[in-house]
Amino acid sequence: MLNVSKIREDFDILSQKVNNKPLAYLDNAATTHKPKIVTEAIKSYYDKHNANPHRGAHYLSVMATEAYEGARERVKTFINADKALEVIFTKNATESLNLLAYSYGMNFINEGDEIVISILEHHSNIIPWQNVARSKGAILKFMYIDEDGRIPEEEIKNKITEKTKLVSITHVSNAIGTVNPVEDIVKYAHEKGAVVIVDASQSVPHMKVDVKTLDADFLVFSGHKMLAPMGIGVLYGKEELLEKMPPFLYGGDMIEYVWEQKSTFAELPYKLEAGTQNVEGAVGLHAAIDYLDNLGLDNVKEAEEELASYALEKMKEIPYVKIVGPKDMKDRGAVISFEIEGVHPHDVSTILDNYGVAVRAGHHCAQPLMKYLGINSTSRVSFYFYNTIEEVDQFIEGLKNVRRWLGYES
Ligand code: 7TS
Repeated sequence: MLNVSKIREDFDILSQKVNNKPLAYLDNAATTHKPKIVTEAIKSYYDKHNANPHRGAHYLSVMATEAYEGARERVKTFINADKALEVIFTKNATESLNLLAYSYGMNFINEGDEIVISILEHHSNIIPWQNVARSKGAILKFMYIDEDGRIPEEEIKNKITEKTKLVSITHVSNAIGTVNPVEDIVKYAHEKGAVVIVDASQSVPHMKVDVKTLDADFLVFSGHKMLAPMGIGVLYGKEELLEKMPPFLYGGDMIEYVWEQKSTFAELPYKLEAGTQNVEGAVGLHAAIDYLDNLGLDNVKEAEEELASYALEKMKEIPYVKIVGPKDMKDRGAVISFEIEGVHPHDVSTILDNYGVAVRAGHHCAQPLMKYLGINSTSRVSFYFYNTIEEVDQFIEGLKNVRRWLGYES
């Protein structure tokens, strides 16, 4: 059991008031807050060790290199990768997916090949593949969901075939909370000879993710959704695949030797990290992982499940609230999308803001999913371990008043 009131002392931002009400920050799928250990690690890095890593033999440059490479080692153990060189630092999950599309997709997907994704994907796991499919004459196929927001097994088997060269699938949907059976999908896709990318943006922050258990070929996530600063992300890849991928960006730090007309490139991971890197972000991510590991990812998951199931139960009691996505907690993460009959989601979030409650409204960067569901947008609450049952009550209280604000009797 986590001691949430103690934990909240690590997050100054959570104790403020918004519109004269205690802030209930329930937009954690968008980004999370940063504990003091993270901001202090970044300050300490700048106060003591800032320099351009990998470039000089002087003391500070060596310290900056150690900080950066130490973070890579930390990510490696966190996700249980074989080697630190399988961890590539990027700006965010979006950049990791674009790197894969440009470097892997553009070089190893050919005319007539099939790329399979799901209708649950975030735009950053759709558009790069549209681009690859268009450029290479490949076919982009979608796995669709059932009424309960889950991808049925037969859909997986129908869409992933011998023609499939690449599957890119989200672990947990940021839009409706579905947890996909990624282990089964990876296994099935491998049987058909396809390479699999897992978008773990909404899973790595919330549950133990082990790349060996998953057996994913690539896995991507963003630091800012797991207590770290914005501007640092991860691309994990199996060494043999990263090895054969050409650089995505060219410039400093990623070369072995440069002649006037040609160049050779550095070894992994540097080949895929051109230019001066985000050391402060890596340092922050290192501290964030320490913090999460110290709490225990199983405890984090348990705390969030408790919040989400309590919220789901309370929401189901309100007649004009419609839950979008899996009804059962066992199929969902700590993200709940919903509609309020007769009220636009943007009004829902503006009204809830008056109650100090921060929720997201919109298409959640999943427009094809919204279209498939026959809606334009939803409201969404998303929890993290630092949220409390009282905050859920505050949200439910606000929810019960939303329609009154717009003149409904209840
Ligand atoms: N994949 C998933 C599943 C996501 O939820 C997001 C961001 C991304 C990729 C892209 O992450 P980025 O850090 O590169 O932007 N999702 C959200 C969200 O749900 N609300 O704001 C950002």
